[in-house]
Amino acid sequence: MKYDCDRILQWTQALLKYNHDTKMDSATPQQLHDALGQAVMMEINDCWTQHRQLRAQSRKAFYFSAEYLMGRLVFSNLYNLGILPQIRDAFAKKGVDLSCLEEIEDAALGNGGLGRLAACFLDSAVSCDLPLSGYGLRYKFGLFKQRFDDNGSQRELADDWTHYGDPWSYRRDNHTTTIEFADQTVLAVPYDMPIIGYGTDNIGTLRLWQCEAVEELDFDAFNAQDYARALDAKNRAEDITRVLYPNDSTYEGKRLRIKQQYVISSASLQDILRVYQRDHGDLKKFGEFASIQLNDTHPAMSIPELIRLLMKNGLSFEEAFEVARSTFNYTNHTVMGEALEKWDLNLMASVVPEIVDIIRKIDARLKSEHPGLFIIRDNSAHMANLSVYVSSYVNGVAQIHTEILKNDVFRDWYGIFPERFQNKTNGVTPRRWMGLCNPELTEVLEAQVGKDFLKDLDSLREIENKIDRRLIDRFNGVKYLKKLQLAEIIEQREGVDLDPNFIFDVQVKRLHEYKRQLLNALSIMDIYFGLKDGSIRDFTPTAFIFGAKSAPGYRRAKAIIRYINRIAKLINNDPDVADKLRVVFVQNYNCSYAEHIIPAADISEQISPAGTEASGTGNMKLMLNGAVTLGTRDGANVEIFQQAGEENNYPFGMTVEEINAARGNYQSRGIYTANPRIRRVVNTLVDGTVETDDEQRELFTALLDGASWHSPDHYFHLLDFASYQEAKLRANRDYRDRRAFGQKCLLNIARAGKFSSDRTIRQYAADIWHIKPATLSGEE
Ligand code: 26Q
Repeated sequence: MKYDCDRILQWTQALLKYNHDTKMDSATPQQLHDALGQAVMMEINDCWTQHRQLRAQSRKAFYFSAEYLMGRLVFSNLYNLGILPQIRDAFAKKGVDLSCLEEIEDAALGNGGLGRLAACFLDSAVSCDLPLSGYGLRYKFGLFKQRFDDNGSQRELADDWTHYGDPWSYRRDNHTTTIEFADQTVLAVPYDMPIIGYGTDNIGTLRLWQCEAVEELDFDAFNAQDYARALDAKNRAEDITRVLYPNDSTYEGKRLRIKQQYVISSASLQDILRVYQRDHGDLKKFGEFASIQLNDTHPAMSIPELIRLLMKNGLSFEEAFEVARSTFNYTNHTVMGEALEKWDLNLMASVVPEIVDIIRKIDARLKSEHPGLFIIRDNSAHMANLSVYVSSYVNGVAQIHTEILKNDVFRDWYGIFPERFQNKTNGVTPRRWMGLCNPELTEVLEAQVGKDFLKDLDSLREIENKIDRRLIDRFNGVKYLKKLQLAEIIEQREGVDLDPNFIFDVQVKRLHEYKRQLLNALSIMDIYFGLKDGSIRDFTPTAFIFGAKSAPGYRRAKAIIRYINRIAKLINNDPDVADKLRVVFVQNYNCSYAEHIIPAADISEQISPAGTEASGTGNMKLMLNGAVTLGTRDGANVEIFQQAGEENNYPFGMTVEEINAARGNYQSRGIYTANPRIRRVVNTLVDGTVETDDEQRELFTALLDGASWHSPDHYFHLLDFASYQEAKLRANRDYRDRRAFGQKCLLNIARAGKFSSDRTIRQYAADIWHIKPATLSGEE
């Protein structure tokens, strides 16, 4: 190995001494992490520099994203370097258990799926030797930490993830850029994180911008003893990247959010153009050198900003427009109207006036070419339309999602620009979501298909004809072990004891009405009542595990969390069902918690109404770890069922066509009235079975009567209930034949190859970015 673990250990010890005045066996986990991280950064520095220079030669792609949900970095970096076991041993010899670093905070600079996808993509691109760099924002506070109070309500705490330092970033003051707003000028200072490839010596870069003041201190104010005003400009600058917006489903028209979006756009483009002008020069050919992927519309101000920068350098509007169109591509991640960004032009003009001028020019150009289309309407800029118009390619994130984009969301656009639309079904990195989080299963699979399956996930197909009793028993053994490990963690963190002999039925994802955690909760109440009154018999004991954060201002989502915590309390304290049912809502579900929960899952709950979840990626992680999917025909579930077979999973519910046909004449109250079991569980929201409150009563009303802005039961909980419960109880019965169930799990694993983000990223590289792998040795 070209990395020297002894040297890393020596540097770690030296750094502990110089920076923290301590030694291995007396250092805190934070001190150890800081020293080890810095030592590894020193060790990889030359290699990182060489690969940066290598990338300078070729056509490159850039991923622009407001979010990167990196998770905890120390284990994945050591893992990808191939030195995790060696460092673990070296630490053990010094009396330190490396797992003490489980205390280290995640880098949670993202909300959920979209941010985690960006992180998986960087891992895959670098591991596939593709020249892709990431650009984003370095929020001082990442996604809030979640606690539940005695009431079962979500409480948010600040996520001060750099409190004890951030050894995995390198501050590059020399590449600081200046950002001008109508009312302030700030600096954007880059922090570079190495993205370490797996099974290659390639190291890529994620560059995150942090806002700082041009002048840290106003001396005139200071001398006048006005200390608050002396620090005013500093605080106002740092405010811009102070905190990640915790909303993942409805955009908020906030001034500060515009500033964030402009910073990522302007700083990143200035940075790329600086290098381009040094190495190449002719700005009209910029699109031949660079391809920029917009991760949703959050960085879409890059489009007018690039045009502005090019025009400042002498290009005409038309020339600049053509360069922008050849440079940008846009990925859409949602079909829900309330999530599509529309910026009020007056608000935008008060922050970035020149950007508004250019958007008006683009809109005028569009309307003269295609009078039926628009970017500006009702004095708002529709960022998705802007992104379709000024892009080479537009893509959805699963087959069914792309079809909805073409036929529905962007119907008019697809009619005029059909050749722009592509599908790129999401994927996940098998390194973090198998190799790192499930070493026990990795070992079992390696014994079957060889060492390299984490770089070629399709090779898992080979286990299909090797599935026999021995392999199934081995798989079941690993699953039991992962459940045991999770049960220990949940006991310790949540105070709920789980029996690893129970089925572990898992729903982990952001809390949103469309994801229908409430449907799962209602079905659990139906099982609870059914067990008590004897109408459900021969039920395989099941632990229902939830993990989810709600946007802090999302009242209904918070009410759903409270309701689930309350039914958990009821059920877990009822001796009648103690040997059959457990419910736990884990606190602060994040990347690191996911790495414990996903390998332990037997059943993966993916239950959004068809046509609402763009793709989902948790569904893929769970499949890869051998859970069967209890899911609707929505998002990537469709492709999971296609790959693994419906007979090895539990598809249920209305199809997207059936849902669309039901829309308009759907009367949830009819189902409620006709079905006593549904009535019984829906009533528990308000009838005192568990404590109730105004927001829970609002959920009840929303299910039956709707609200001014939504039809009754807008997400069709009651329409899908019977089908869901049938499939859920069928899975529950099937589990009793442990070998037959284990076979289904193994077939899911065998056919999960498609969902490697290596496949996804290679498709982006070939069909959108037109880039090729590059290595120092020149060979592939
Ligand atoms: C926008 C404006 C202002 C403030 C916040 C936002 C904002 C932030 C995050 C809007 C949306 C998001 C995140 C969306 C998201 O995570 N979408 C998910 O993307 C995944 C990756 O493609 C899909 O698998 C999921 O289906 C999709 O819900």
